[in-house]
Amino acid sequence: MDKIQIDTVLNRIEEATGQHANPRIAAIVHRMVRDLFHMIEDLDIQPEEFWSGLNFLAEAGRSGELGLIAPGLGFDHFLDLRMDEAESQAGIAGGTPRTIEGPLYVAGAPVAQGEARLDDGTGEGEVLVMEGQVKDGAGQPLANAVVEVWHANALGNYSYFDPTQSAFNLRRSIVTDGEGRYRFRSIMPVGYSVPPNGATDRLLKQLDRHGTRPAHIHFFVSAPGHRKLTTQINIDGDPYLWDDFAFATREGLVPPITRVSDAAAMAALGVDKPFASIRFDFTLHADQANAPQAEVARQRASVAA
Ligand code: MBD
Ligand code: FE
Repeated sequence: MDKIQIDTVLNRIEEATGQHANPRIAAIVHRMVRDLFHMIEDLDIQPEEFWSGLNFLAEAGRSGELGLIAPGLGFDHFLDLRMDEAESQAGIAGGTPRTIEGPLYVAGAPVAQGEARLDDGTGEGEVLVMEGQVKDGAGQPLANAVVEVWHANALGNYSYFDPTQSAFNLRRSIVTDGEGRYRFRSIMPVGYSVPPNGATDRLLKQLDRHGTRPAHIHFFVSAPGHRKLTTQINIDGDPYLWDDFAFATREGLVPPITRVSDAAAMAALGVDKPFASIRFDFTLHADQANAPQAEVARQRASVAA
């Protein structure tokens, strides 16, 4: 089509906007429609392709998979890179790297002081002990910081979304002690894969891609007067470590794993096999007025603990 003809119809559609329109929403919708019209023209998208795309998105919405398609297409990671840049512009540097929240957090997990056992004892998996400190930018420990932790089981599944697991299995909020320390015992997670034959899986297959994440553990770390950190650590050695379908692995978030086979240490945990041990400290940035909010409002699952 003639570009002038496309502009004419786009202008007519934008002019239908009323004077009480929400200006931000109007700007976004106009830009999106404009870009999509041009995409349809440039790629010569056929009517059947358009309707099949629309129905695909509708199905992804009905099955709750839009929160998987977004990270799979790199949107969540891109938003992280934009937040990194905004912080850098505001003079914020260093600290523990952020990485994506993902769609599987559930608010309301049980709160523990200092340490917790995350697994309910029924699942398979190597015992994992992870511990460290929450610190400020000057390296000082932050007492009473909150470490919210959640991860998948040895089948790559998350409690709540996997109804076979007990409530809040592998999910806790741990309050740091007077020296900023947190510690938990759990079981080694396995990487999550998108539901077989779901909308995300079918889309990724069309792109000759897989829908698997490397094994990881999610965290929200918060302390009064500090910017909330959303991050993950990855389990070193996972074959998907640098081949994450959600593009979320980052340098600085792959701590070394130590295997502990000391008899006294095993007895203290009541385990009869060597266990995995990870030490990882979190460094938070102080609140800063000229930086965008670190805490992102978003619809999340929530259950009373
Ligand atoms: C996950 O466990 C996850 O962390 C992300 C980002 C997407 C899907 C599943
Ligand atoms: Fe995850």
